[in-house]
Amino acid sequence: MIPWAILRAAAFASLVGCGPPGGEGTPASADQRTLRQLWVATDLDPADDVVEVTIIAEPGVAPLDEGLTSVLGYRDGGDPSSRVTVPGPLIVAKVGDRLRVHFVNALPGLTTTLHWHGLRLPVAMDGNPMVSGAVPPGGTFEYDFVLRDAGLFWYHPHVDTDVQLESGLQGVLLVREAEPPLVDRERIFVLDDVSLTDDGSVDVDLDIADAMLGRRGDRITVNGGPAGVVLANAGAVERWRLVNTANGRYFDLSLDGLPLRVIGWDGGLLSDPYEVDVLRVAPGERYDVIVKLPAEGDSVVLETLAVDRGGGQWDEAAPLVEVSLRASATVASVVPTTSRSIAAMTPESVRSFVLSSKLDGPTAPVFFINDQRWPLNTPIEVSRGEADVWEVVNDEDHHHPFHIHGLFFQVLDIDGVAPGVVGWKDTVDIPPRATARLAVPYDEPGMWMFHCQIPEHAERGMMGDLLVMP
Ligand SMILES: [Cu+2]
Repeated sequence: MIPWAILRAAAFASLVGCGPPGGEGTPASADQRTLRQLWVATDLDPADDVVEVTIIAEPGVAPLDEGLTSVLGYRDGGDPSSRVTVPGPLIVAKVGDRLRVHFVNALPGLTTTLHWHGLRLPVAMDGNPMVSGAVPPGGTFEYDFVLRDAGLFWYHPHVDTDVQLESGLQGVLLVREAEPPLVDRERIFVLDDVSLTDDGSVDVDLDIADAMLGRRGDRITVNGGPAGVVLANAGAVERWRLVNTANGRYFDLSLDGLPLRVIGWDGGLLSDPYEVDVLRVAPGERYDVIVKLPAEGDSVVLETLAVDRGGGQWDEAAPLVEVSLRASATVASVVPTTSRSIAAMTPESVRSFVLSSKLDGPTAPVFFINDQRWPLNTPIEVSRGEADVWEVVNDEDHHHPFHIHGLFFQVLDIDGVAPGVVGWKDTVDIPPRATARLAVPYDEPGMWMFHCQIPEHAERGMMGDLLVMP
């Protein structure tokens, strides 16, 4: 990891004389210590309520660290000057829009799909290869659906997900509310990690620790690059959207001890905001946070604290983003009120799930849900419009982030502790030996997957199928 003093020194060097006058952007310098910005996908349809993009999956190079790294990634096919980026193009839309994605698989020799993590959509659009087939090399697929929910979502393959995701195939979809809260600025931070091989490509080798805990990179990336600096107005109120796209790494976020006001989860705004000093973000999870930056001082630092992963394994502490403060007379200083009415669910029937693993040979763990290993599992049959409590038991000494496709659930409690607010999630961290109780409403009909969001676990068996009957 970058020693913080060096990062800070480089940050100051990059800021001398290069701040955009009165602008809201990050420093205009090409200095590598400026936090990377996301490429925004080109909207090809002029209609106000249609977003039409072309996403091409192909090999490329991306500046994940100091140099260029060979990756598999996504490119904005709507702009001839685009190149592969990691994360891929940021798709921006608003709730109710129709999203059309012309997808091109230009990955040599690899089948793939686009899975829209968290979205409620028709099952044929979910990127489940067992439902709609995998897109062959040279093939195309038309994803076309209405964006029913506001929030931050992300897309990635659902074929050999552990390797394809780690190789760089991931992107972000921001669906805005019809009337978003007023803030000085919104930012998206995509949190990931990567290890590089000697020849400058992404290391996707799997050792026993990777198999047990998900591939963990030895360097953290934010928006596809190293820790870096953003400029902000002192005293400003900002809205930060956070997503963890790592295979295995957990983040415990801290902003110099300032309160992080959580206003939304995976599935949009909460019934009530709440404040934390440290925000845990498990793989696949998204959090929507309001921060009120100090009115005085040079900077504040968003960092991740060390996380105990169980089994003697730790994700190490590291700086992520330095927010460099400058005086401004025009900031909004009032934290907006954000809440929405969400009826708390109280289903009566309970379904039980147990997450477990065992060693299949000395270095090859395999993973189970209710002693069944995907794809040799029996689908669960339920009816649309009904709901159950899912009691999910983590029968292991390490974490599992649990994800259900095509719907949002409410977290009732984890080991008896209720979250205290009502909100919608599609991914929930289940700590070692803990039991999560989730209220799960069955929404779109079709065959949906549910699985651990650590793809090394899912691809080795910790995945199931949920058949929602019309
Ligand atoms: Cu897992």
